[in-house]
Amino acid sequence: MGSRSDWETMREASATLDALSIQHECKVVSAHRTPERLYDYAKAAAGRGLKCIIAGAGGAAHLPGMAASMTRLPVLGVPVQSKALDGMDSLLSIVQMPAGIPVGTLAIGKAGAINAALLAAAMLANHDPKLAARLDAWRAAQTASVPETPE
Ligand code: RP5
Repeated sequence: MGSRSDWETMREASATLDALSIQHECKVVSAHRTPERLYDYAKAAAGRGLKCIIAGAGGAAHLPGMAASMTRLPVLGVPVQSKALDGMDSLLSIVQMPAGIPVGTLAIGKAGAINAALLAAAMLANHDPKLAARLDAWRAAQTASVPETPE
């Protein structure tokens, strides 16, 4: 994530990964304030064995796109809800990548953070039958938790 202030949103991605027993790390890497940290992180990511990067950022949210430009790993972008423009700035700056460097962009805020984790899980599950079973179970539990009536 681009700032510690993004953690309130991005912890939802982490909690979802935890619920699926997916090993992960959570780092603050700012495209603007720590560009060298971003360069080092993105350049080393594939070689370290990471499989996917979930990048959450707000405002002029360059982190997902810049990370994607420096790694072949799939990058999932989460637009963090900003104070000034409610996250529309984050969404548009993450989703509007020029052709050639994709960022899979999720919804603004908590829903996007949770879905980024679930999308990462779905990609990893293609090559991991045990994870596929956990993801199926997670989805079945969600379905079972939806009541048929509102009261
Ligand atoms: C972005 O600027 C971060 O991703 C964060 O959403 C936003 C504001 O950062 P802070 O000023 O709260 O550190 O780079």
